[in-house]
Amino acid sequence: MKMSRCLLAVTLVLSPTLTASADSPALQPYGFVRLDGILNDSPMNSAQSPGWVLSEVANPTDPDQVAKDQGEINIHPRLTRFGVNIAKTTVGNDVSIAGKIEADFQNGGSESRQAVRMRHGYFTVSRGVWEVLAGQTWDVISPLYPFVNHDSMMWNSGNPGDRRPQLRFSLRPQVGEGNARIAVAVATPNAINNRDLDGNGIRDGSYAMLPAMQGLAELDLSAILIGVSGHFHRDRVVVDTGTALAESDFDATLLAGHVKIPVGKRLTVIGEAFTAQNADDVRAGIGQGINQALNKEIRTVGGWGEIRVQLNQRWSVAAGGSVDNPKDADLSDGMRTKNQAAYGGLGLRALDRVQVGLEFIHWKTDYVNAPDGDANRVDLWGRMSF
Ligand SMILES: [Ca+2]
Ligand SMILES: [Ca+2]
Ligand SMILES: [Ca+2]
Ligand SMILES: [Ca+2]
Repeated sequence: MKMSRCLLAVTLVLSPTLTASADSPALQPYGFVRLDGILNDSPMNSAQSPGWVLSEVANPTDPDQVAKDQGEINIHPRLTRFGVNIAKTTVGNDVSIAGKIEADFQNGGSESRQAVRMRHGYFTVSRGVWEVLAGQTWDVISPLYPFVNHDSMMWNSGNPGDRRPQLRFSLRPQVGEGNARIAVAVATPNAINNRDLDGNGIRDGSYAMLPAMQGLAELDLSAILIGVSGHFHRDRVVVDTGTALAESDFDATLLAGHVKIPVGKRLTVIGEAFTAQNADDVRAGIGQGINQALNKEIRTVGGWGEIRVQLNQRWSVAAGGSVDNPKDADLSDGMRTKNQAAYGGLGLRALDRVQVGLEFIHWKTDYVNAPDGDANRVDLWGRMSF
Protein backbone atom coordinates (compact mmCIF):
# COMPACT_ATOMS: atom_id res chain seq x y z
CA MET A 1 0.00 0.00 0.00
CA LYS A 2 2.78 2.34 0.98
CA MET A 3 4.54 1.68 -2.31
CA SER A 4 1.45 2.41 -4.38
CA ARG A 5 0.78 5.62 -2.45
CA CYS A 6 4.37 6.61 -3.10
CA LEU A 7 4.00 5.82 -6.81
CA LEU A 8 0.79 7.82 -6.89
CA ALA A 9 2.54 10.79 -5.30
CA VAL A 10 5.40 10.55 -7.82
CA THR A 11 2.91 10.25 -10.66
CA LEU A 12 1.02 13.31 -9.46
CA VAL A 13 4.21 15.32 -9.24
CA LEU A 14 5.50 14.26 -12.66
CA SER A 15 2.24 14.27 -14.60
CA PRO A 16 1.47 17.13 -16.92
CA THR A 17 -1.03 19.31 -15.17
CA LEU A 18 -2.92 22.44 -16.02
CA THR A 19 -1.99 24.01 -12.71
CA ALA A 20 1.26 25.51 -13.99
CA SER A 21 1.89 28.98 -12.68
CA ALA A 22 4.78 31.41 -12.71
CA ASP A 23 5.72 30.12 -9.25
CA SER A 24 5.55 26.42 -10.10
CA PRO A 25 5.84 25.55 -13.78
CA ALA A 26 4.62 22.08 -14.74
CA LEU A 27 7.32 19.62 -15.80
CA GLN A 28 6.50 16.97 -18.39
CA PRO A 29 9.13 14.20 -18.52
CA TYR A 30 9.34 12.14 -21.70
CA GLY A 31 11.71 9.94 -23.65
CA PHE A 32 12.41 6.35 -24.61
CA VAL A 33 14.77 3.46 -24.04
CA ARG A 34 16.15 2.18 -27.35
CA LEU A 35 18.44 -0.51 -28.74
CA ASP A 36 19.86 -0.50 -32.29
CA GLY A 37 21.31 -3.55 -34.03
CA ILE A 38 23.31 -2.44 -37.10
CA LEU A 39 24.99 -4.35 -39.88
CA ASN A 40 27.16 -2.54 -42.45
CA ASP A 41 28.45 -4.85 -45.18
CA SER A 42 31.26 -2.40 -46.08
CA PRO A 43 33.37 0.12 -44.14
CA MET A 44 31.73 3.45 -43.34
CA ASN A 45 33.28 6.48 -41.65
CA SER A 46 31.26 5.60 -38.54
CA ALA A 47 29.33 2.42 -37.86
CA GLN A 48 26.73 4.06 -35.62
CA SER A 49 26.54 7.57 -37.13
CA PRO A 50 27.53 7.10 -40.78
CA GLY A 51 27.99 9.96 -43.24
CA TRP A 52 29.71 8.21 -46.14
CA VAL A 53 31.27 4.94 -47.31
CA LEU A 54 35.06 4.73 -47.17
CA SER A 55 37.07 4.24 -50.35
CA GLU A 56 37.30 0.45 -50.78
CA VAL A 57 40.46 -1.20 -52.08
CA ALA A 58 40.18 -4.69 -53.58
CA ASN A 59 43.66 -5.83 -52.49
CA PRO A 60 45.05 -3.57 -49.76
CA THR A 61 48.82 -3.31 -49.65
CA ASP A 62 49.15 -1.15 -46.56
CA PRO A 63 47.21 -1.06 -43.26
CA ASP A 64 45.77 2.43 -43.92
CA GLN A 65 43.78 1.11 -46.86
CA VAL A 66 40.32 -0.28 -46.30
CA ALA A 67 39.56 -3.76 -47.57
CA LYS A 68 36.62 -3.96 -49.94
CA ASP A 69 33.38 -5.26 -48.40
CA GLN A 70 34.88 -5.53 -44.93
CA GLY A 71 31.77 -4.91 -42.88
CA GLU A 72 30.96 -4.66 -39.21
CA ILE A 73 28.13 -5.18 -36.77
CA ASN A 74 27.25 -2.86 -33.94
CA ILE A 75 24.69 -3.15 -31.13
CA HIS A 76 24.15 -0.07 -28.98
CA PRO A 77 21.63 1.74 -26.73
CA ARG A 78 23.06 5.25 -27.28
CA LEU A 79 19.90 6.75 -28.79
CA THR A 80 18.08 6.17 -25.50
CA ARG A 81 16.67 9.60 -24.79
CA PHE A 82 15.23 11.51 -21.87
CA GLY A 83 13.85 14.99 -21.67
CA VAL A 84 11.62 17.31 -19.79
CA ASN A 85 9.28 19.91 -21.20
CA ILE A 86 8.70 22.95 -19.05
CA ALA A 87 5.07 23.58 -19.88
CA LYS A 88 3.95 26.86 -21.40
CA THR A 89 3.05 29.11 -18.52
CA THR A 90 1.42 32.53 -18.65
CA VAL A 91 3.34 35.08 -16.67
CA GLY A 92 1.14 38.11 -17.21
CA ASN A 93 0.31 40.61 -19.97
CA ASP A 94 -0.31 37.69 -22.40
CA VAL A 95 3.36 36.74 -22.13
CA SER A 96 4.13 33.02 -21.87
CA ILE A 97 7.31 31.16 -21.02
CA ALA A 98 8.24 27.56 -21.81
CA GLY A 99 11.33 25.42 -22.19
CA LYS A 100 12.91 22.07 -22.89
CA ILE A 101 15.96 20.05 -21.86
CA GLU A 102 16.66 16.85 -23.79
CA ALA A 103 19.63 14.48 -23.85
CA ASP A 104 20.78 11.14 -25.19
CA PHE A 105 24.01 9.13 -24.93
CA GLN A 106 25.63 9.52 -28.38
CA ASN A 107 28.65 11.46 -27.17
CA GLY A 108 31.61 9.12 -27.07
CA GLY A 109 32.82 7.10 -24.13
CA SER A 110 33.22 3.34 -24.26
CA GLU A 111 30.42 1.05 -25.33
CA SER A 112 29.45 0.57 -21.69
CA ARG A 113 30.30 4.08 -20.38
CA GLN A 114 28.38 6.20 -22.86
CA ALA A 115 28.65 9.96 -22.37
CA VAL A 116 25.53 12.09 -22.12
CA ARG A 117 24.91 14.55 -24.97
CA MET A 118 22.68 17.62 -24.81
CA ARG A 119 20.30 17.63 -27.77
CA HIS A 120 18.08 20.51 -26.73
CA GLY A 121 18.32 23.06 -23.94
CA TYR A 122 16.33 26.24 -24.47
CA PHE A 123 13.59 28.49 -23.19
CA THR A 124 11.05 30.58 -25.05
CA VAL A 125 9.22 33.79 -24.31
CA SER A 126 6.16 34.36 -26.47
CA ARG A 127 3.36 36.83 -26.91
CA GLY A 128 0.68 36.55 -29.58
CA VAL A 129 2.33 35.60 -32.87
CA TRP A 130 5.85 36.44 -31.56
CA GLU A 131 8.33 34.08 -29.96
CA VAL A 132 11.90 34.50 -28.78
CA LEU A 133 13.95 31.33 -28.27
CA ALA A 134 17.29 31.22 -26.46
CA GLY A 135 19.42 28.11 -26.11
CA GLN A 136 20.29 25.08 -28.22
CA THR A 137 17.87 23.40 -30.60
CA TRP A 138 17.45 22.52 -34.31
CA ASP A 139 18.98 24.78 -36.92
CA VAL A 140 16.45 27.19 -38.38
CA ILE A 141 17.42 25.96 -41.85
CA SER A 142 16.33 22.82 -43.64
CA PRO A 143 13.88 21.73 -40.91
CA LEU A 144 12.73 18.37 -42.35
CA TYR A 145 14.54 15.04 -42.09
CA PRO A 146 14.24 11.55 -43.56
CA PHE A 147 12.35 8.55 -42.17
CA VAL A 148 15.50 6.44 -41.73
CA ASN A 149 18.83 6.81 -39.88
CA HIS A 150 17.70 8.47 -36.63
CA ASP A 151 21.33 8.85 -35.56
CA SER A 152 23.12 10.73 -38.35
CA MET A 153 19.89 11.51 -40.26
CA MET A 154 21.46 11.26 -43.76
CA TRP A 155 23.58 14.30 -42.89
CA ASN A 156 26.40 14.82 -45.41
CA SER A 157 24.40 12.71 -47.81
CA GLY A 158 21.68 15.17 -48.84
CA ASN A 159 20.00 16.25 -45.60
CA PRO A 160 21.41 19.45 -44.04
CA GLY A 161 20.41 20.88 -40.65
CA ASP A 162 21.74 19.89 -37.22
CA ARG A 163 21.36 21.47 -33.76
CA ARG A 164 23.28 24.50 -32.45
CA PRO A 165 23.18 27.29 -29.84
CA GLN A 166 21.14 30.24 -31.06
CA LEU A 167 18.96 33.25 -30.30
CA ARG A 168 15.91 32.99 -32.53
CA PHE A 169 13.03 35.35 -33.28
CA SER A 170 9.93 33.80 -34.81
CA LEU A 171 6.67 35.20 -36.13
CA ARG A 172 3.71 32.91 -36.84
CA PRO A 173 0.95 34.95 -38.47
CA GLN A 174 -2.25 33.38 -39.72
CA VAL A 175 -2.53 33.32 -43.51
CA GLY A 176 -6.04 32.49 -44.75
CA GLU A 177 -6.91 29.06 -43.37
CA GLY A 178 -3.27 28.25 -42.61
CA ASN A 179 -0.19 29.61 -40.93
CA ALA A 180 3.08 31.20 -41.95
CA ARG A 181 6.36 31.05 -40.05
CA ILE A 182 9.15 33.57 -40.39
CA ALA A 183 12.25 33.00 -38.29
CA VAL A 184 15.69 34.59 -38.01
CA ALA A 185 18.49 33.54 -35.70
CA VAL A 186 22.00 34.46 -34.69
CA ALA A 187 23.86 31.28 -33.86
CA THR A 188 27.20 29.68 -33.08
CA PRO A 189 29.41 29.01 -36.13
CA ASN A 190 31.54 25.81 -36.18
CA ALA A 191 29.16 24.19 -33.68
CA ILE A 192 29.36 20.98 -35.75
CA ASN A 193 32.78 21.01 -37.46
CA ASN A 194 34.62 22.70 -34.57
CA ARG A 195 36.86 24.19 -37.29
CA ASP A 196 40.29 25.58 -36.40
CA LEU A 197 42.22 25.17 -39.67
CA ASP A 198 45.12 27.41 -38.63
CA GLY A 199 45.38 25.76 -35.23
CA ASN A 200 45.53 29.09 -33.39
CA GLY A 201 43.17 27.78 -30.73
CA ILE A 202 40.25 29.95 -31.87
CA ARG A 203 37.45 28.44 -33.96
CA ASP A 204 37.68 30.06 -37.40
CA GLY A 205 34.05 31.26 -37.38
CA SER A 206 34.51 32.92 -33.98
CA TYR A 207 37.73 34.57 -35.20
CA ALA A 208 35.74 36.31 -37.96
CA MET A 209 33.83 38.17 -35.21
CA LEU A 210 30.47 37.40 -36.81
CA PRO A 211 27.79 35.04 -35.52
CA ALA A 212 26.22 32.56 -37.91
CA MET A 213 22.96 33.92 -39.31
CA GLN A 214 19.99 31.81 -40.36
CA GLY A 215 16.56 32.63 -41.72
CA LEU A 216 13.44 30.78 -42.81
CA ALA A 217 10.08 31.58 -44.42
CA GLU A 218 7.46 28.84 -44.48
CA LEU A 219 3.80 28.42 -45.39
CA ASP A 220 1.54 25.73 -43.92
CA LEU A 221 -1.66 25.72 -46.01
CA SER A 222 -4.18 22.87 -46.12
CA ALA A 223 -1.54 20.57 -44.57
CA ILE A 224 0.89 21.41 -47.41
CA LEU A 225 4.13 22.70 -45.97
CA ILE A 226 6.50 24.68 -48.21
CA GLY A 227 9.44 26.86 -47.27
CA VAL A 228 12.86 28.34 -48.01
CA SER A 229 15.76 28.87 -45.63
CA GLY A 230 19.33 30.15 -45.61
CA HIS A 231 22.55 30.09 -43.60
CA PHE A 232 25.60 32.38 -43.56
CA HIS A 233 28.77 32.48 -41.54
CA ARG A 234 32.40 33.38 -42.20
CA ASP A 235 35.51 31.39 -41.35
CA ARG A 236 38.67 33.48 -40.92
CA VAL A 237 41.96 31.62 -41.15
CA VAL A 238 45.46 32.94 -40.48
CA VAL A 239 47.78 31.96 -43.36
CA ASP A 240 51.53 32.15 -43.65
CA THR A 241 52.37 33.62 -47.08
CA GLY A 242 56.05 32.80 -46.65
CA THR A 243 57.01 36.43 -46.03
CA ALA A 244 54.23 37.51 -43.65
CA LEU A 245 51.07 36.38 -41.83
CA ALA A 246 47.77 37.25 -43.53
CA GLU A 247 44.10 36.45 -43.02
CA SER A 248 41.95 34.55 -45.45
CA ASP A 249 38.13 34.54 -45.30
CA PHE A 250 35.95 31.65 -46.41
CA ASP A 251 32.20 32.32 -46.55
CA ALA A 252 29.78 29.56 -45.64
CA THR A 253 26.38 29.77 -47.34
CA LEU A 254 23.44 27.47 -47.79
CA LEU A 255 20.13 28.12 -49.54
CA ALA A 256 17.53 25.39 -49.13
CA GLY A 257 13.92 24.62 -49.96
CA HIS A 258 11.62 22.12 -48.26
CA VAL A 259 8.20 20.70 -49.01
CA LYS A 260 5.77 18.23 -47.46
CA ILE A 261 2.61 17.31 -49.35
CA PRO A 262 -0.03 14.88 -48.08
CA VAL A 263 -1.67 12.85 -50.85
CA GLY A 264 -4.93 11.37 -49.60
CA LYS A 265 -5.17 10.24 -46.00
CA ARG A 266 -2.22 7.86 -45.79
CA LEU A 267 0.51 9.05 -48.16
CA THR A 268 2.97 11.93 -47.75
CA VAL A 269 5.57 13.19 -50.23
CA ILE A 270 8.39 15.00 -48.47
CA GLY A 271 11.79 16.38 -49.42
CA GLU A 272 14.43 19.11 -49.42
CA ALA A 273 16.96 20.53 -51.88
CA PHE A 274 19.93 22.84 -51.37
CA THR A 275 22.83 24.70 -52.95
CA ALA A 276 25.72 25.58 -50.65
CA GLN A 277 29.41 26.28 -50.17
CA ASN A 278 31.73 25.69 -47.21
CA ALA A 279 28.69 24.05 -45.64
CA ASP A 280 30.02 21.11 -43.63
CA ASP A 281 29.02 22.98 -40.46
CA VAL A 282 25.39 22.55 -41.54
CA ARG A 283 26.00 18.98 -42.80
CA ALA A 284 26.33 19.62 -46.55
CA GLY A 285 29.36 18.93 -48.80
CA ILE A 286 29.98 15.35 -47.51
CA GLY A 287 31.79 16.70 -44.49
CA GLN A 288 34.03 18.98 -46.64
CA GLY A 289 33.93 22.78 -46.41
CA ILE A 290 37.26 24.32 -47.44
CA ASN A 291 39.89 22.96 -49.80
CA GLN A 292 43.08 24.39 -48.33
CA ALA A 293 45.26 23.13 -51.21
CA LEU A 294 43.17 25.19 -53.67
CA ASN A 295 42.47 27.93 -51.08
CA LYS A 296 38.73 27.91 -51.82
CA GLU A 297 35.29 27.04 -50.52
CA ILE A 298 33.84 23.73 -51.71
CA ARG A 299 30.53 24.27 -53.52
CA THR A 300 27.86 21.58 -53.49
CA VAL A 301 24.24 20.80 -54.41
CA GLY A 302 21.99 18.08 -53.09
CA GLY A 303 18.79 17.00 -51.45
CA TRP A 304 16.56 14.10 -50.50
CA GLY A 305 13.03 12.98 -51.16
CA GLU A 306 10.78 10.19 -50.00
CA ILE A 307 7.27 8.79 -49.88
CA ARG A 308 5.83 7.85 -46.50
CA VAL A 309 2.75 5.71 -46.09
CA GLN A 310 0.84 5.23 -42.84
CA LEU A 311 -0.72 1.87 -43.69
CA ASN A 312 -2.81 1.75 -40.52
CA GLN A 313 -2.44 2.65 -36.85
CA ARG A 314 0.33 0.09 -36.41
CA TRP A 315 2.36 0.01 -39.63
CA SER A 316 4.21 2.77 -41.48
CA VAL A 317 6.59 2.43 -44.43
CA ALA A 318 8.80 4.83 -46.40
CA ALA A 319 11.12 4.76 -49.40
CA GLY A 320 13.38 7.46 -50.76
CA GLY A 321 16.78 8.64 -51.83
CA SER A 322 19.35 11.33 -51.10
CA VAL A 323 22.37 12.91 -52.77
CA ASP A 324 25.14 15.39 -51.93
CA ASN A 325 27.30 16.30 -54.94
CA PRO A 326 30.26 18.67 -54.34
CA LYS A 327 31.63 20.46 -57.41
CA ASP A 328 34.58 18.49 -58.78
CA ALA A 329 36.53 21.66 -59.69
CA ASP A 330 36.70 22.50 -55.96
CA LEU A 331 38.17 19.14 -54.95
CA SER A 332 41.61 17.53 -54.88
CA ASP A 333 42.61 13.89 -55.21
CA GLY A 334 41.15 11.63 -52.55
CA MET A 335 38.28 13.98 -51.66
CA ARG A 336 34.64 12.89 -51.73
CA THR A 337 32.89 13.99 -54.92
CA LYS A 338 29.44 12.38 -54.66
CA ASN A 339 27.43 10.69 -51.92
CA GLN A 340 24.22 8.89 -52.81
CA ALA A 341 21.79 6.68 -50.92
CA ALA A 342 18.58 4.79 -51.68
CA TYR A 343 16.59 3.56 -48.70
CA GLY A 344 13.49 1.96 -47.34
CA GLY A 345 12.16 1.60 -43.82
CA LEU A 346 9.22 0.26 -41.90
CA GLY A 347 7.92 0.97 -38.44
CA LEU A 348 5.59 -1.16 -36.33
CA ARG A 349 3.79 -0.09 -33.19
CA ALA A 350 4.10 -3.57 -31.72
CA LEU A 351 2.58 -2.83 -28.32
CA ASP A 352 1.38 0.23 -26.49
CA ARG A 353 4.55 2.36 -26.08
CA VAL A 354 6.72 -0.21 -27.86
CA GLN A 355 7.88 0.48 -31.41
CA VAL A 356 10.05 -1.62 -33.69
CA GLY A 357 11.76 -0.43 -36.89
CA LEU A 358 13.68 -2.02 -39.73
CA GLU A 359 15.72 0.11 -42.16
CA PHE A 360 17.76 -0.67 -45.23
CA ILE A 361 20.10 1.83 -46.92
CA HIS A 362 22.20 1.25 -50.04
CA TRP A 363 24.94 3.83 -49.92
CA LYS A 364 27.58 4.82 -52.50
CA THR A 365 30.38 7.38 -52.14
CA ASP A 366 32.58 8.46 -55.07
CA TYR A 367 36.11 9.82 -54.67
CA VAL A 368 38.43 11.94 -56.85
CA ASN A 369 41.04 9.59 -58.30
CA ALA A 370 40.42 6.91 -55.67
CA PRO A 371 38.16 3.83 -55.64
CA ASP A 372 34.52 4.40 -54.70
CA GLY A 373 32.83 2.72 -51.77
CA ASP A 374 29.40 1.11 -51.63
CA ALA A 375 27.66 -0.28 -48.57
CA ASN A 376 24.45 -1.98 -47.60
CA ARG A 377 23.31 -1.02 -44.13
CA VAL A 378 20.58 -2.69 -42.07
CA ASP A 379 19.36 -1.23 -38.79
CA LEU A 380 16.86 -3.16 -36.65
CA TRP A 381 15.77 -1.16 -33.62
CA GLY A 382 13.24 -1.25 -30.84
CA ARG A 383 12.20 1.28 -28.27
CA MET A 384 9.83 1.75 -25.36
CA SER A 385 8.56 5.28 -24.90
CA PHE A 386 7.47 7.02 -21.74
CA1 LIG B 1 16.86 18.91 -43.27
CA1 LIG C 1 41.49 29.35 -35.93
CA1 LIG D 1 30.88 15.84 -57.64
CA1 LIG E 1 31.31 -2.43 -50.75
